[in-house]
Amino acid sequence: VPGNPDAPDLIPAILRGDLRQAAKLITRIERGDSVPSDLLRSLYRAGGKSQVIGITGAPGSGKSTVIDQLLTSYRRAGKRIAVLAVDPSSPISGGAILGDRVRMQRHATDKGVFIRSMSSRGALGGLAKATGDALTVLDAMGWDMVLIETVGVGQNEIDIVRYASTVLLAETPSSGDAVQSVKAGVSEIGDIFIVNKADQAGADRRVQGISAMLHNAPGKSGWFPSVHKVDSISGNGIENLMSCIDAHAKFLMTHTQARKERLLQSVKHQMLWIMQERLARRVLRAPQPVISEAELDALLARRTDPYELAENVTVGHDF
Ligand SMILES: Nc1nc2c(ncn2[C@@H]2O[C@H](COP(=O)(O)OP(=O)(O)OP(=O)(O)O)[C@@H](O)[C@H]2O)c(=O)[nH]1
Ligand SMILES: [Mg+2]
Repeated sequence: VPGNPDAPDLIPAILRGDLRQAAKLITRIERGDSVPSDLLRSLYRAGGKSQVIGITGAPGSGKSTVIDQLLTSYRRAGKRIAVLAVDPSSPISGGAILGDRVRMQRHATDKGVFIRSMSSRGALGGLAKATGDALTVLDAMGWDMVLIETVGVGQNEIDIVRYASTVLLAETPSSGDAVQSVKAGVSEIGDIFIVNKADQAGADRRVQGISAMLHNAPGKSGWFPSVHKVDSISGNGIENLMSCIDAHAKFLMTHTQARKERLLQSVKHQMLWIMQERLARRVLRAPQPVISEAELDALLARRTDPYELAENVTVGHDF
C-alpha cells in the first residue's frame, strides 16, 4: 500500500513513535480533514501489536479514575501506554470529562504515557470512525497498551469500545437501576465487570446482582466474565483487575476462534463507519454536485423526491 505522496516521511515518523507527528495527524482526523485512506491502510497493516483495552460505563462511574490507577500500576511494570479518551460532548456528560481528567493528567509529563482526547466536532463519519482512525495511528506507534475510555451512553459510544480486545464495564454500587435499560446491550460486550466506588455502601449487593445476571447469560465463546470490586481512589482491587485483564489477553492468545469472532463484530461496525464517512463525503463534499440541475428542477416541481434521489446515489454510483 503506497503512503501519502504529500508527506512521504509521515509513515516512518509514526512507526518510530514520533509524538508530534502523531498528535498532528490525530488532530486532522478529529477535525475531519481529509486523511488519505492509503495512509491509514499502511498504518493499520503495520499495527496490531498494542494491547487495546476499552473501558465504558455511565457518566461519572469512575472510568478516568480507574485508568489513572491502571496507568500508575502499568507504568511501574514498565509498560508504555497511550490513552484515548473519547468525549462525545453529550449534554449528559456535560463536558465534565475534561475537568475530571485532571487526575489522570498527572501522568501527562511522563514520557511513557500519551493522553489524548477525541471529540466529534467536524468528523464527517462521526466520532466512531475518527476514534478507529486515531487508534490505528496509536497502534502503529507501537505503544505496549492503548486504553480507550468511552461514555456508555448511546449505541455508537458503546460500539466504539469494540475496537478494544478487552472490554471493561464500569459500574458503581448505585448504578443498578440507572443502567437497567441499556444493560442488555452493554453487558453483552463486557469481558470484565468492575464495581467501582467499592468504598461506598451496596458494593457487595451490586456484585451479586451482576454475577446473577452473568450467570443467566450464556458465556461467549469460552470466556466467562467476572466481577471485580475496585476502589479507584485508594487503588484497592486494581491488582486483581490487572490479573484478570492479563488472563483475558492470554485467553485470546490461545483461542483463535474467539479472537476471530470478536474481530468480526468489531470490523463490521468499523466498516459501516468507514462507509458512512465515504457516503457523507460523496453527498456533501463531492466536487461534482450529487444531483444534476435537471433533477433539482424535477424536485422543485415535485416530479422526483429525496427517496428516489438517494436511491440514485447509493445504487447508481460507485463510491
Ligand atoms: N468514593 C469514590 N469515588 C470515586 C471512585 N472512583 C471515582 N470516584 C469519583 O467519582 C467522580 C467521577 O470519576 P471519573 O473518573 O471522572 O468518572 P468517569 O466515569 O470518567 O466520568 P465521565 O468521563 O464524565 O463519564 C470523581 O469525583 C471521582 O473522584 C471510587 O472508587 N470511590
Ligand atoms: Mg472520564
